[in-house]
This record gives sequence, C-alpha cells and structure tokens, in this order.
Amino acid sequence: RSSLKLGMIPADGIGKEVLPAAQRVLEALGSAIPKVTFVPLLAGWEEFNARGKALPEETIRVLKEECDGAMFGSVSSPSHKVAGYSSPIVALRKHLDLYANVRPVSSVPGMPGPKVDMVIVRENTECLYIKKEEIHDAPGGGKVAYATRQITSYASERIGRMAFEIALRRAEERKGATEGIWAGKEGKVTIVHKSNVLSVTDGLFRESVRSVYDAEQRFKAVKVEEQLVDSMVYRMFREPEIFDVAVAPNLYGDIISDGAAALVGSLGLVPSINAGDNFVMGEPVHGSAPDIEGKNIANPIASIRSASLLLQSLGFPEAATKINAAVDAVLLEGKYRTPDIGGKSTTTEVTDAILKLL
Ligand code: NAD
Ligand code: K
Ligand code: MN
Repeated sequence: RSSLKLGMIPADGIGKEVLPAAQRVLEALGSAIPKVTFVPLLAGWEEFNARGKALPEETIRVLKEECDGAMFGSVSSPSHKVAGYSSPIVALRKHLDLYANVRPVSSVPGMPGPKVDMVIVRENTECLYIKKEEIHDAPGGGKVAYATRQITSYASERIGRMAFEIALRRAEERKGATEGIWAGKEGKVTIVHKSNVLSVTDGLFRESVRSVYDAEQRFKAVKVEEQLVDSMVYRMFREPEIFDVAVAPNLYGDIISDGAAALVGSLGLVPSINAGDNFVMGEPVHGSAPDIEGKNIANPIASIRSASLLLQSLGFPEAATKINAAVDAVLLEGKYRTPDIGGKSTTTEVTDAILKLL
C-alpha cells in the first residue's frame, strides 16, 4: 500500500478525547507508514439524538467502499430501552463481519502489580448480543422476559481458529526471548465456557473450538485447556500469569476483559481490534466513561495501543512496535500518567510525552 485511508469514529464521551490522541500518534509516525488520510465519520448516542440514527448509512458505506481500516472510540448507550436506538458498535461489528474481538492484556515489565501477558479472543457477532429479547405478562402475575442466546458451530469454529492462529504466532514470536513470563514457552489456548450448566449452547462452543484443534496438525504445537467462566475469573485474579490466549463466547469475553483490565491497572490501558477477514477496526476496550468525560483526563493509551494493533494487522509491524515501545517507556518513566493509574497528567500531556518518543 502506498497510502492508507482510515475511518475515524469517535462517537461519544471520552471517545471524542482519546481518538484524536490516537490520530496524533498515527500522524507523528511520518515516513514509518504510508501517507494516511483520516475520514471523520458519525455514529453514537449523540448522533442518534441529533439526527435520529445511531449508525448513519453513510458511515457504513464509506467504511465499506473507501476505507482500508478504522478506529472506533466509544458509545454512550443508555441502560433503558429507547425506541429506534440500537448500539452502533454492535451493529458495525455485524455489518462489517468483524467476528473477532482481539484484546491483548499485558502488564509493562518493571511496573508493580501482577504479571500478565494474555490475549482475550472474544466472539463478536452472536451469543446474547443478537438481542432477541421479549417480555410478556407472567402467568402468576408480574412480567417475564426472555433472551435468545445464539451459538453456531460456524462462528465458534472461526473464532477458535483465530485463537489457535494467535497462540501459534505468539509462541513463534517469543521463541528466542529471554524476558517476559512466556519467554520460550509453547502456546496455550484456554476455552472459556459454562458447559456444566449450559451443555447445549456452551457445549456447542466448546466442541466447535475443539474440533478446529483436532482437525489441524499444526495446532498441536499449542496446548488446549478449558476453564469454566466463573473459575476463569477466580484464577485470572489469583494467577493471571498462567493464561496465554483465552477464547470465549461474546458475553463472557466482554466481562472477563474488563476484569483483566483491572489486573493491569486500568481499562484506559487495554486496546482491541475488531477483526474480520476483510476489514479491521481498532477500538479501546473501555466505554464512554461519562464520569470523567470533558475533563481531558481520560487515559489515551488504550486507544493509542489500538492504533498500534490496527497498524500491525494492516501489515506495518515496525510502526506498531515503535508505538508500543514509546507507550511502555512513558508508563515506566512514570512522569506522565493520567489519574486512573495514579498520576496527575492530562490526556494531552500523556499524548505529548508519547509523541516526543516517536
Ligand atoms: P466505562 O468503560 O465507560 O467506564 C468504567 C470505568 O472505567 C469508569 O470509572 C471510567 O471512568 C473508567 N475508564 C474507562 N475508560 C477510561 C480511560 N480511558 N481513562 C480513564 N478511566 C477510564 O464503562 P461504563 O461506565 O459501564 O459505561 C459507560 C457507557 O459506555 C455506557 O453508556 C456503556 O453503554 C458504554 N460502553 C460502550 C462501549 C463501547 O463503545 N464499545 C463499551 C463499554 C461500555
Ligand atoms: K470502546
Ligand atoms: Mn465491554
């Protein structure tokens, strides 16, 4: 590629503060990447209230027809039903078939706290997020509500394959390494489920992921284990260093990611990409954080690291590594940190400090 076109969708809340920070970092890379054109695109709760659509058709069209990739900030979805509103990020993942949400969670070597170096691979298109819900009058009075949980072998197999590929790649990358908790070790995939209770739905997820493992000889270089989702949380908090790649259905993946973020100090540090076979969109794991919006104190690192993941998957690993090294150096030095990780710096100051190192 001689140039890149990236859709930028800040959406709501701190998304409007952290996405520009990520853009500044991408701009500062100069000749390390092809020339980038940024295309600002609309979506979100504010957009819904202004013009009636949380995800305008034009946004989908431009992403599909014109962009090489995208960055999404965060959306302020209300916790009650609003007629005509539906989360634009959930919809975007479906429209673009971004079936995997890949979330690396790692502690910075040298920083206090538990040692973590894991990747959560979250299925991104089904489970309870198909949002088939209904409510009726209950026979005995009051109400009863139901939600349909969809698990297909198709979606479970392709997320399983993604998890094994990532585990193989990680094992390859750390082969000669001497530092880090996984240095020189073989890969491991932990299948997260609740098949002891939901033997049909989670049972299908578990079996589908296992069938992918069984079908391909090259995956045998990776160990496969399983963990029930509740004990997954327990073990992740007690001994996070035992997890390498964890693959989970949509809702469990969403929940354990926020837990894992707490282990490394803040949601403001954890990046992700929404990945499909034809498109990729970087996105911080966190939401729109209404409690801190508008104060210029949101941690921009989750978004900056998401930009790095985006570059990595678009085929610019050196530029991606450069960003990560600058972020790690700023975190280690400790002079510029936002309040969520115990500092007093602003979003702008942390971003400036990272830019200086690029
Ligand atoms: P949240 O992730 O927005 O915030 C949780 C806590 O983490 C808050 O205390 C917040 O201040 C803190 N936090 C999050 N990101 C931070 C950052 N970059 N720097 C410093 N602190 C940070 O989750 P919530 O409060 O449960 O949800 C708020 C809104 O976000 C809701 O409307 C929800 O629907 C939405 N949300 C959107 C997404 C998304 O866009 N994909 C994801 C999760 C939640
Ligand atoms: K987000
Ligand atoms: Mn979440």
